[in-house]
Amino acid sequence: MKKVSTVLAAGLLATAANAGVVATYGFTDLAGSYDSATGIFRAVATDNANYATSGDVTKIGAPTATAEYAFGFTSRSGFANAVFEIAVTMNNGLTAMGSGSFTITDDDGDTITGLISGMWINGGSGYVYFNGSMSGVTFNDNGAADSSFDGPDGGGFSFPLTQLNNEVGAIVGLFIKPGTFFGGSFRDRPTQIDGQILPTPGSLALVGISGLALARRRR
Ligand SMILES: [Ca+2]
Ligand SMILES: [Ca+2]
Repeated sequence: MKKVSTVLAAGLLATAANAGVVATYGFTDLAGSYDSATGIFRAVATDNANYATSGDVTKIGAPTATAEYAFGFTSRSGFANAVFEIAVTMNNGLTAMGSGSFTITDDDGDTITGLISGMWINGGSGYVYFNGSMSGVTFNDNGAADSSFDGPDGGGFSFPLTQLNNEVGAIVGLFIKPGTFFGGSFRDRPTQIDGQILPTPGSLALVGISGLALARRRR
């Protein structure tokens, strides 16, 4: 009985999470760098001789709309950017803790910002993974008030952007850097980062608590 109700609780949580995704983003070929003096890893959009960043920010739900960030967008837009800054702490060679923030900027300077908290994982062979959560994810209508998140290469959305106010979510990242796990400073590592933004924790937490309470009662 315990097993059944635990599965049920997990199912309730998964259903709530699926139904609730507000927006997603993904960027490949960010320029990843690490400063061993400050302990900060940064992944920033780039257009350099060897690679250039592309990606998108998508509003989920009818109608789905995508802000396009095509190859080389940083050279075409005065504002568009994607910046992730994550500190590397408690590095034991296999894992490290990571906390920081991110800013994704649209074609006219509006931003989606949030905090990041998670864990770095040494995957061997130089593979470095980051798994984390986001909090405080918010749309900031900078400059002229246009209430619209605009892709530098077209597309965008003006869905109630007030929905992006102190949201939460999940974030993953990957880059490959042969050698010791954050053993010294490095730069120019092609990095990819993806995130899924969920609605404010209130409704999710309520479902989670009721699911867990159900599981506890049936024990
Ligand atoms: Ca604006
Ligand atoms: Ca805008």
